[in-house]
Amino acid sequence: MSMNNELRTMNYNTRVFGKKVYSYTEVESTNEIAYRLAEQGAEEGTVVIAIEQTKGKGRAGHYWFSPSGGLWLSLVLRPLMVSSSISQLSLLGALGITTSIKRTFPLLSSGIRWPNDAIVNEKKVGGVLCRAKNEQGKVVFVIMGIGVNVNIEEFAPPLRFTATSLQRETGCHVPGEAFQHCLLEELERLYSSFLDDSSALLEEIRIFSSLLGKQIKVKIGQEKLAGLVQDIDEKGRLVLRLESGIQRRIGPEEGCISG
Ligand code: BT5
Repeated sequence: MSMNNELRTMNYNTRVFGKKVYSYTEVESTNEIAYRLAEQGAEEGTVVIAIEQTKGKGRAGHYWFSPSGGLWLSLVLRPLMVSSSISQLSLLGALGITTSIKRTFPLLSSGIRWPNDAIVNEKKVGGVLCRAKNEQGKVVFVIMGIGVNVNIEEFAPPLRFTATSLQRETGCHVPGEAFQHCLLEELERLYSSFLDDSSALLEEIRIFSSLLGKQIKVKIGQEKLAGLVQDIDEKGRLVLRLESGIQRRIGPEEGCISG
């Protein structure tokens, strides 16, 4: 169910991102609405935003807690590229959240946790869910769903131990609309840089990546691996040196960090 759909044209300091914004009070998931709009021809940069989501989605069927106070939006992208090149987009989204936090709160310790998390002080403050429609190996469109815990005061267990919000970390109410503007500007900047030369984007991802040089555990389906993170490669894969000395490259859609 979606309520109070309002189409607005906005004056962001961006070229195309957020020029058209579909704004809702309550929806199941902004990603679903953006997907339908993209199928009907919505142009690149169209944004769907909601105050609250009743069925917010994470990757692989995970839930996404989306009460009012957070920033829940989906962006329609139409990159001219082959399907195999889009794996970096989740990292790009996580980087956009992180650089927006840095711009707004330079003293907060924020970073990216591969493959799609933005973190502050080791806790998850935002996440990204990308869904692409492909035809004959080419991308028709990508929906980039972004969730940021802006003004959320409390998380019930188990999220209490793993999640945080900007309000909790700064101790004050964060102006949501200003943060949203900043996020769209950052996402557009990073997306243009990605389309021009993806190696420049990769450098920025490396700078903010909280996992480089750390010992981690990764779950890939039933398989569990442990090793040292050596790099994030040009396809957005985590380069892990296993305890056996063998190197493994893990794609963003393949694995998740388990400890
Ligand atoms: C994500 O999945 O991190 C993707 C989140 C994308 C949310 C946006 S909101 C706008 C758009 N519309 C949608 O329906 N989705 C997108 P994943 O990496 O699978 O992480 C999900 C896991 O994070 C859950 O299993 C919980 O453990 C945890 N989690 C759920 N809600 C959270 C929250 N608000 N903050 C921090 N962690 C959360």
